[in-house]
Amino acid sequence: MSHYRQLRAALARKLASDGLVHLAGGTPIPRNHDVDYVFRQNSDFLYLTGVEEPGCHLVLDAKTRREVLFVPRIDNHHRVWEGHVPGPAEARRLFRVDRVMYADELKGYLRGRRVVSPSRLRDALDDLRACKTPAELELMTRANRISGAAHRAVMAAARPGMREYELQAVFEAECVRAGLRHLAYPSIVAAGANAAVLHYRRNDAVLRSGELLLIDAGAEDRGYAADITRTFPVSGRFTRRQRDIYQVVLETQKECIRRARAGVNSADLHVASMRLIADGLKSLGLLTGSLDALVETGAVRLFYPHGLTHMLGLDVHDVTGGKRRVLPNPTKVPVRFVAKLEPGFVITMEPGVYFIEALIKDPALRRRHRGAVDFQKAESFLDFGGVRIEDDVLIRAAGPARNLTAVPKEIADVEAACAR
Ligand SMILES: [Mn+2]
Repeated sequence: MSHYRQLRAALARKLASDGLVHLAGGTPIPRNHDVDYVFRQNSDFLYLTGVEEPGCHLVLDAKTRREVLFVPRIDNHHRVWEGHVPGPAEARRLFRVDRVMYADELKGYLRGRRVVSPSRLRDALDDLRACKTPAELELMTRANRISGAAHRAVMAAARPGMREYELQAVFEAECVRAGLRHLAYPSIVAAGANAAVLHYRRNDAVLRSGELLLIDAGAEDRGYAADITRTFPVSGRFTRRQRDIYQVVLETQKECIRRARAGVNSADLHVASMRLIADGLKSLGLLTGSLDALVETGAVRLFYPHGLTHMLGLDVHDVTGGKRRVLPNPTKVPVRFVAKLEPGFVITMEPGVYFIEALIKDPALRRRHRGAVDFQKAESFLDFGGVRIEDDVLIRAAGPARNLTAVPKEIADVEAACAR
C-alpha cells in the first residue's frame, strides 16, 4: 500500500497547480438478470489505490496532498449476500489513505471546488503509468512466470483429437491454481487455419495431427498483465513447411528483442520486423523484389498484418505515455504505436506470419501486389493458419531488454516441451 501512496504523491506533484483530482473506480456491469460480469477494477483506480472493491472514488487534493477514499455505504442486506466489506475505519487502515468517507457524501464534498479536467487527468496518468516502478515490475514478472508455466502445461497436454477449449481449460486452470484468478484478455486457442483469424475466440475446433496450435493467453496479477503467444505442433513435431515459416518468425522476434533498447523508436523496430519477415518470405519464394518495396507497398502486410509491439501494464494494450511523448511517425508505413523506448517501458515483441484467405484472395490486393507476391504459392498455404511468437520485455537504462517471458520457443525446446 505504501507503493500506491507513492504513486498518488507523484500524481499530486504533477497536478499541484490544478486543484482537486476526482477519480471514480469501476462499478459492477450487469451481465443478465441478477448477475454481474466478474468485476475488474478500473485500471487508473487500481494504479493509484490498489483497491479492488467496486463503487469507490478517490479525491486527492494535489496541493495539500490530502486524500479521501469514498467507499459504498453497506447495509445489512448486502452483507447477507456479499459478506464482510471493510467500513471506513478499516478501509483507512487497509488502504493507507488519510480519510475514508461514504460514496453518498462525495457530491457534497466536491461542491464548489475546482476539479482537474478529465483530459488533464488522463494525460497525467498516461504519463505516469508508462514507466513501470520496481513494485509494478514484480507483479508483471509474477504474472509472466505463472502464465509461462501455464503455456508449458498446454504444450505438454496437447494431443490430436482434443478440442481447443480443452487447452484453454489447461491454461486457465494453471493460472487459477497459482492464485491468478483473472485473465488479462480472452484466451485465443487456435488450431490449424483458425490461427489466421487474429482475434479468434471460438476455441471449439478439434486439434488435428499435422496442424500447428497457436495460443495467445496471459493472466494478470493485481491487474498487471502478461501477454504471451506460442505456436507449436499438435503432434509434437514440426513438419518441414512449419519449420520454415516458424524459423522466419522466430529469427525476426529474436532480432527485434536484441534491438529493443532505450532510445530506439518503436516504429523503426516495426519496420525492421517487416523487413526481416519479408526477407524470410523471399527466401521461401512467397515474395519477390527489394525489401524496401515489399515494406513500402505493403506487400509483406498480406502475411504480417499487425503491429510488432505495444505497451503492456495494467491494460494489455497499455497507455503509451501521454502528450509529451507523442512523436511523428518517422517511417513510410502506417504504425499505430510510435514511441521512443524508455527505461521502465514493458512492451510486447510479437511478429507473426499468417495465411489469411480474406487477404490472399482479395482481388484488389492481388492486382496491387502482382509480381511481388506469389499468390499461387500463398494459396497452397491456406490450410496452414499462422505463426506468432510473443514475449514481454522490459526496456532498461543500458544494455539489452530483459525478457520477462520464459517459455520454450526454439524449435528443439518447443518439441521437448510438447513431448513432456
Ligand atoms: Mn500482444
